Amino acid sequence: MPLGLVSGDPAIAACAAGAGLALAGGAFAFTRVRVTGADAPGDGVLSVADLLRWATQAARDGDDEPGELVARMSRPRPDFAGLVLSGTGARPRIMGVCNVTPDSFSDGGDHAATEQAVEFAQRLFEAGADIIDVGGESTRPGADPVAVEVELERVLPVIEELAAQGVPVSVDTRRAPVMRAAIDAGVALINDVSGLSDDPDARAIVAASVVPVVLMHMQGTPETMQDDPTYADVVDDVYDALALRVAACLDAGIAPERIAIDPGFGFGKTLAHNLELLSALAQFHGLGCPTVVGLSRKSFIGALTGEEDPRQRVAGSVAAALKALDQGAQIARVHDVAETRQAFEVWRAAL
Ligand code: 9MG
Repeated sequence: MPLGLVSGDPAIAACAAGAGLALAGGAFAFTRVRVTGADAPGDGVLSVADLLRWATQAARDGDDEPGELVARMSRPRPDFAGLVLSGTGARPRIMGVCNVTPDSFSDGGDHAATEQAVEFAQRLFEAGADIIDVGGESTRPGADPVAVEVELERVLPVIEELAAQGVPVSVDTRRAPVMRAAIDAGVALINDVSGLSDDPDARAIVAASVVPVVLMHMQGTPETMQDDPTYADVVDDVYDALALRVAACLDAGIAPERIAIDPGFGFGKTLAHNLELLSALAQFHGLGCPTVVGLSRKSFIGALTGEEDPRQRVAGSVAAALKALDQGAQIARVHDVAETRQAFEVWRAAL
């Protein structure tokens, strides 16, 4: 777990003096780490110099993992879905949410709904979204699954139209046939809340394409995930589960630079779990992938603020997203694009 995060001149100075390492090749550096586990040295809190000495000694003893973990934590991230995430041109990226479901547009699937969804997505793009996440199945707690044909009818015409207009699109789906059709229609990204685990054909379909994927963590299914979610240690458990999903995707032939991870706020998590994950988010850079977060309008923001209407949770959502940026998260999935873009610009200028 990286500690002592600094940005700007202190980060540059710490790295130059060997007292800091860049976090995911971004604007932050960490000056200490907490190492956990049976082989953690001393009290587990190490300076960067001690961390590197420990990793070097482990490699001499035949264990390359500590050195590889440091490299994954620190190295710049390659461009992802056409978005520059590290170095010159990098900035926090925004994925705008476009749900083509009956509760969002007149009646998902019909012509009017398609037109409304396309216009809505265009507005999000003009407001500063870098990519539009188009979904046809609600994954809210308690939501029932929809038939794959219905999901396809809802999302495909919207994706086709946006892709034809040159708007970068991601598809939010757990289903292999929807992924395949969306890839053929020109999506730039697959966003799967099941981490390519629900549909047995999904990994092969993504592997056979050049399209990158967001692997989100979810405990259970949307129908039941909020019925008493339980972890031994939520941060370590979600981290380990995502590490397994990344390994499964690499085994299936998906190149590492095509994989991003997302801890899945609100997906099988209590309020306490969400807050623990948010404050320990920097740990997830140890997976070596870009980090995506979806905090926008989530019920834990309602629980913290007493705001029952999700549309009135904009300020809480932006505050949560800024907390994620402070730990090097690269992409935020949000509903309120203009407000989030404004906050991100100010945050970035102040770095
Ligand atoms: C589809 N969807 C809903 N919430 C999400 C979240 O938090 N992350 C990602 N990647 N997708 C989400």
